[in-house]
Amino acid sequence: MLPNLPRASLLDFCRRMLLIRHFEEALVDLYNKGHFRGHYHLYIGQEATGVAALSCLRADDYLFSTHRNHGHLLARGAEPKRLLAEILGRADGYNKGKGGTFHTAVASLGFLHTSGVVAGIIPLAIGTAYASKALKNGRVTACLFGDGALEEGAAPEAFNLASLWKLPVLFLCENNGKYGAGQAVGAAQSSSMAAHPLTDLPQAYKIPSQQVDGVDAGAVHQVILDAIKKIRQGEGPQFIETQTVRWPGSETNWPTVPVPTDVALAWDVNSVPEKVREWYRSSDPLLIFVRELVEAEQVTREEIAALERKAKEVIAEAVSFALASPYPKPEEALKDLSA
Ligand SMILES: Cc1ncc(C[n+]2csc(CCOP(=O)(O)OP(=O)(O)O)c2C)c(N)n1
Ligand SMILES: [Mg+2]
Repeated sequence: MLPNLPRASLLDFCRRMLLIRHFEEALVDLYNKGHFRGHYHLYIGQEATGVAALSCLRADDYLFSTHRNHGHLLARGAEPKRLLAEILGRADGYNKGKGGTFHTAVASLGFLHTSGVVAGIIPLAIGTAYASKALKNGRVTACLFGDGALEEGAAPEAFNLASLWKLPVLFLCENNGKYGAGQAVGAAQSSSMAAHPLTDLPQAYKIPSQQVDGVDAGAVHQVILDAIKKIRQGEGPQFIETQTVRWPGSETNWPTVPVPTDVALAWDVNSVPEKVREWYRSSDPLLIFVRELVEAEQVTREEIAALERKAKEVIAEAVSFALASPYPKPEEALKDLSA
């Protein structure tokens, strides 16, 4: 369903989801052409969660994210060109090319840290939440992580303190292990967790917890809005598990784009290779959102196509900017470090 928001906000959701999708697809091309090295992870398939959830935060809130952070940063308003330069290890990147895909931090957006260390951010997030509570500044900390993070000891240790001290923190667990469209929310089982449902774990620490369909922007928006309201009222931490079906391009060890996204696929997926067609037909959050917008007569197909052309232009400019940006000088290596 569509979020209960004015048309301009819905179009803004659409714009952000399109930016994320085309940014990530462009990144695969850059990797395949040898413009950066090392592992990387894409946010495709989870756009509705990131965009809807982060829209509920205030500009002065704190955020922490994981190895799958590009979509979160873009949803929060990061500039595609500076994010891309960072991933390519260039001097004009947000962290002068020293953070890379796994560790881009954008403090001006409240993103104090993103980390490739699974669950590494969870104890840090309760640190800012503790500070906010002590300072009484009303800020919420949003801690975004995957289902796999729950298997690390850092997660339950942080849940315990967050609950005991009623810290203003949102634990948003993106479970991308759901294996079939149409499967009920709640049926998704993480391949790395014995606990099932995953919400059993935070609930053991008396943290109110809910599951929601992460492909459904309207449902995510409603649940996160409610959770943040409770946190700001001083009720302590809240845990939300969003469930998405893993994008087929992320099934392989290295991301691959099975078919370049074109919003026209929202109405006809016949050009998609049969092997992956079902995902684009029924589990792609972007195509679902676009279809809902048109069905609700909020926008025409032509307007959506124009939004997509604009997103592609922005990404093409970002690619040119990032490729033209120099690598950091060797003497930069030991600057901006703390030990
Ligand atoms: C502490 C730690 N252990 C293992 C890894 C290797 N690793 C990278 S991604 C990943 C899976 C994480 O799963 P999840 O949190 O569900 O995120 P997803 O990739 O599914 O979005 C693992 C085990 C790591 N980066 N850090
Ligand atoms: Mg996962």
